[in-house]
Amino acid sequence: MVSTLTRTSRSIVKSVLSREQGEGAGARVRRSIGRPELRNHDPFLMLDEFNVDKNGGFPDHPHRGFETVTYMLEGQFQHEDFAGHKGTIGPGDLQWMTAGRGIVHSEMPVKSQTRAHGLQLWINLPKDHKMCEPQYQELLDNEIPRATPEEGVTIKVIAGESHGVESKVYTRTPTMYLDFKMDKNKTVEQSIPASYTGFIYVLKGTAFVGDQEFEGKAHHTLTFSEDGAETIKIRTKDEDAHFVVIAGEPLKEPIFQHGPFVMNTREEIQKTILDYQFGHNGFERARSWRSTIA
Ligand code: FJE
Ligand code: FE
Repeated sequence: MVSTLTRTSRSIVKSVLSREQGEGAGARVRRSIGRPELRNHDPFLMLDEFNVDKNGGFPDHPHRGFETVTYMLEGQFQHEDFAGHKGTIGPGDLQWMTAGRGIVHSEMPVKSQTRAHGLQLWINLPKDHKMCEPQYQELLDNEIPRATPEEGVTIKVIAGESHGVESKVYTRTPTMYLDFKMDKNKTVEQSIPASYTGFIYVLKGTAFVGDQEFEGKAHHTLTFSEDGAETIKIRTKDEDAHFVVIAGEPLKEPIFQHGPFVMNTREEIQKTILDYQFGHNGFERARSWRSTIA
């Protein structure tokens, strides 16, 4: 027996287009979360769709108090930090970096490549984790599990769970991060915990979201209602679509941000600026280090 269970989907409360802007050193980004219309989407601080050619990048810079999640779509990106951690990520690969008490690093495209294209998400850390030891979780494309609820619908489970498939990424802030590729004329229902905030960012094609089938075209962010509904319904019509669905448990803690430092109070930010300047409390190697790739 097939039971037909109809659930009410989250609906869409806001749709915002991200145009390209300059960022870093000669890099171009489409900023989703973090732009004026999409500030403080607790627990998310920023989402950038970056496009970097061989002359651009994000040279030596610090982070404290949150996580950066870099997901490559095309091309290759190199990374090097002040503790000697290095690596290259290519199409479909993931770097989940917990900056915690402090990281200084450089993020640059591999010079022989023409273009590096991907997504970088900044996830805030709960107060008790902001000063944790830095950690990297690196997964190659083939180590990220897929759910295929039906033919023509592939969901890469970067974090959280989808259709019985679970990611092994450890999240200090409960987060769901799913990459959907859908053929035309498909429908998918994705469970989302009732307490999570969330959004969809469209990379290619058009997705129709919620019972009202709100139209989401490429480079648009559609934010979900916070009404406790435990599912989001997404369908395609006459074209294929590629999009990510990102959702998480809001921290509901005060946010003080100074560029790449995100803490809970003004005093903690002042202390962080001094720690970085003088090389204290996790920034010991910051003063003398220069990357070799920038
Ligand atoms: C940063 C300016 C920046 N988006 N997307 C100021 F550009 C950055 C920064 C990034 C970044 C890095 C990658 Cl790999 C991809 C990005 C902004 O590094 F951290 C500050 N503070
Ligand atoms: Fe960075």
